[in-house]
Amino acid sequence: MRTHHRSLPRPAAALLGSLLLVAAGAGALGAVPAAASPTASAPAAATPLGQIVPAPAKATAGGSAYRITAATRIRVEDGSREARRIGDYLAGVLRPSTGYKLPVTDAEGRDGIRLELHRKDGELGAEGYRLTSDGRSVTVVAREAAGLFHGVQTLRQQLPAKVEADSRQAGPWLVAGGTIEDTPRYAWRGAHLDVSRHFFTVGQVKRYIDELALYKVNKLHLHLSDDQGWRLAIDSWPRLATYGGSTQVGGGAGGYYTKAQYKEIVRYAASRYLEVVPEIDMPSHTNAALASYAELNCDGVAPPLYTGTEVGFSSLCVNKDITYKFVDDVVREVAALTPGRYLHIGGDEAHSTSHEDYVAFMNKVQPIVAKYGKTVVGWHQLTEATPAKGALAQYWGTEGTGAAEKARVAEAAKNGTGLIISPADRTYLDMKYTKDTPLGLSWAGYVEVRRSYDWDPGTYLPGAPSEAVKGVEAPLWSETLSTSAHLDYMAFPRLPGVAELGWSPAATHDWDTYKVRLAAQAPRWDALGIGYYKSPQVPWPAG
Ligand code: TNX
Repeated sequence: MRTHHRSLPRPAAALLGSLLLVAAGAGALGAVPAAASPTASAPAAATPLGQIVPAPAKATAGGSAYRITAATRIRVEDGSREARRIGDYLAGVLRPSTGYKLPVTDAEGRDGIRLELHRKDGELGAEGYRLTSDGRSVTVVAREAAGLFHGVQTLRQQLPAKVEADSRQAGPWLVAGGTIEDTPRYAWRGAHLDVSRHFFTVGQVKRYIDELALYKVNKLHLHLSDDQGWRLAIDSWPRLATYGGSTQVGGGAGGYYTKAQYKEIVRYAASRYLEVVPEIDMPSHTNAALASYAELNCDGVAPPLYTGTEVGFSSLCVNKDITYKFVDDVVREVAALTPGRYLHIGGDEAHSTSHEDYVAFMNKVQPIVAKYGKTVVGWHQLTEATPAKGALAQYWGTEGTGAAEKARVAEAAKNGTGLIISPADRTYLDMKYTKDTPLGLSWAGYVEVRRSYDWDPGTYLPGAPSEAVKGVEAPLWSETLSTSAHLDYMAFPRLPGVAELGWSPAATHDWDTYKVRLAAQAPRWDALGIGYYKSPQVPWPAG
């Protein structure tokens, strides 16, 4: 968990300023009595219950705050391995900043931080939790481990931002009293990362995973192949990675994940309750593969590697048998490495493939995905072909997308194709915020913070039934992004807004209250070393 704290410099002075404010509200540093009654001075300092991102479904404030002290224990009474692991994770967050031992124990007790799995609590579903805080304990209950983990993220955000620091800070460590009952609006709350245009190391991907986990994102869509680089080792076609992965946009060295490294990403994501959705983009966006194997080209000639940023010029050879042998081998190996349900086959911007060829190709490839036990996800152009039963289409249009294209996707949704909503002019984290943003693209327009938050995925696509909407996703394309600082600057503060659209009930949607909750996250980003865009639309705390 703490790995990413070291990757970026920490603006300590700014952080200290905001901390002193918080501490002043609590009376004096450390002056709140350690034992029973923090009520007199404490509530002023505790983050009001539910003032977090994403907004919880329900928060009922009241009663005494809970205070973490040197005597606090983290109780995982059911003794399950998952609860214990989540307890260890929480201790890993809390120990450096509080300086407390915070032993994780399965000894029974009514006090402390209690993490409980109630397997029969149907109301909480697959990812929900209930957090109850009072003078004696803060208890998180969930039916599944994922819910317990999300509840722990809520607990983190209820504590002062300096809890994220990796060195000892002054308390008090208060959690406001009351109860939060929280379940997500959507099962698909995704973030996408393009590791092809620029390669990102395992460590950089883990850092992003940690940032996503804080906002209850549960899918990591990895864009593993494109014209500029093939990023995953495939044993049956080894040159894909060793040659096709050897460069990136701008001509740098590129890179690829060995199978062991990819598995490590999958494992790390799973430990944060994110499911990896691997994407192998086809039939276009394939120059790296075409350059690696001449026989995949219709004319049998391998093109050179590509390090520019054009799209839509490459295509697998739709009429060659070897193309489907290639797809079968790649899908088999990727599926075998991936415990998650989904495999994304891209399908976007096939500008150099004829419509007939595109349809034939997509209809031939989808059964291969099914054969290896995975569910197809494709960019929404998949609906130009015949989406397989159970397939999901990822809509990435904009306000300017033509009515016929929107209607085609809506029609597919009526016929059972699930939708992931990723409008480029709302959720694309690689779009510039304004004309002055030093990074990013602007083909879908500028996307300021309010624009990325202030819309409703449930009603976004006219004519699509709301039950077809499985959730939202925020793509982060990397033509212009090559460092973790770049990713952070484009994702923050927009990513938490898209995460909230995925998690929070539509009834909580309100820009004016959201922007205040969002602003309150900034000291946390400072403490985590996350550099963000200081949008003038958001009332950031002074200092
Ligand atoms: C469109 S979104 C693309 C990508 C680019 C992106 C840049 C999509 C399915 N295709 O190839 O990287 O725009 O914003």
